[in-house]
Amino acid sequence: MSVEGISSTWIFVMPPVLVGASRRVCVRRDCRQLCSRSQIPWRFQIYQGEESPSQAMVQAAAASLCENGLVVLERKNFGDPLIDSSLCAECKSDAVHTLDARLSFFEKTTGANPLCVQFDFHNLGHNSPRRYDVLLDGGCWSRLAEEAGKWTAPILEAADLNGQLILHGCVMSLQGSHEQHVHRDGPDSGFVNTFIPLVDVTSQNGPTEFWLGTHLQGGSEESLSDMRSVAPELTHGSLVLFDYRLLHRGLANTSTASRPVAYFTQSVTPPPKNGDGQNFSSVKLEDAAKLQYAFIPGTDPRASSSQTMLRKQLLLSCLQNRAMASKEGTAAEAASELNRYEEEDLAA
Ligand SMILES: O=C(O)CCC(=O)C(=O)O
Repeated sequence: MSVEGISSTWIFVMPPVLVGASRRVCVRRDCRQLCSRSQIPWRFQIYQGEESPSQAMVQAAAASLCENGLVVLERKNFGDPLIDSSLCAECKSDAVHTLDARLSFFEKTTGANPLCVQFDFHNLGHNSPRRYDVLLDGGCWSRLAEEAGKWTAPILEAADLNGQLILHGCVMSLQGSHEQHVHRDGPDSGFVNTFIPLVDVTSQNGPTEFWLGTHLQGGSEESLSDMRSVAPELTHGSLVLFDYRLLHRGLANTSTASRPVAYFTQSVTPPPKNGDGQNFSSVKLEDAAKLQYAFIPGTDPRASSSQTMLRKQLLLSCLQNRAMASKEGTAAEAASELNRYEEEDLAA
């Protein structure tokens, strides 16, 4: 497996004079015929002052979305955001406060420490350790989607993928979060995610790693050893578009701060219910009256077996603490409670 950051071979910088040079190169239906180059740029740098993508960049980025399954749009100077810093900061603050409120609600309602248990509610998911998926809406999220759309809509249009916006939210990777298991967000074509980091993404706080071209292949992470992966460090406010089928994972956050990444999901044929129809449960957080919706990982493709072990240890220590705090319980009772969760998990 190779992980590459910025490599000049893969960066496409469009000089302002080369606008409108190329023909439409890639549409979803006949992607294989039109995108014949084996290695095409996926990273696009935009000069300061340019406020919309050039025609040539749109075509090249659409080709990359089709062939690589990935497009990164960023300003040429590292540190300059493509989307305004103050809008990123407003969304970050909303995500932090909303997550805080939902986790407190979860803890109060279930008595379980939300760091210790995995759960999956309609608007809040905890599928891999210390990484939370929060669905969000309201003023700043609509404005963020609108700003991002100025750059992404022409590219999605050219790739025949400009679907309806079906989800907006934020993945909050807390300090100490582990790397995720390699996964696809779904099996079907026609879905595209746009990620917008709300803070700078570095090798410390955990970029997302992508395996180029894997959206066009079946198979799983076992077959990845010879495949090229990229894990770009990014300035906040940059844009990352990727095909839902592309294999990827969030890397560990070893920094001392959380790493929020906003996301928007678009679908050419929106599913009838539950967001994207696959990643979000219909159970509302308000209904989390008991621990019945909190369970130990093991079935989720985002959690590896070592993460499952870790989560069991964390859950056990939470249960022991709770047993000790109540002064009635014992470590043995905590262990038997853990066994019960495991049995329920296996039975599910
Ligand atoms: O945190 C990341 O970088 C990726 C998150 C992700 O892929 C997921 O939760 O499905």
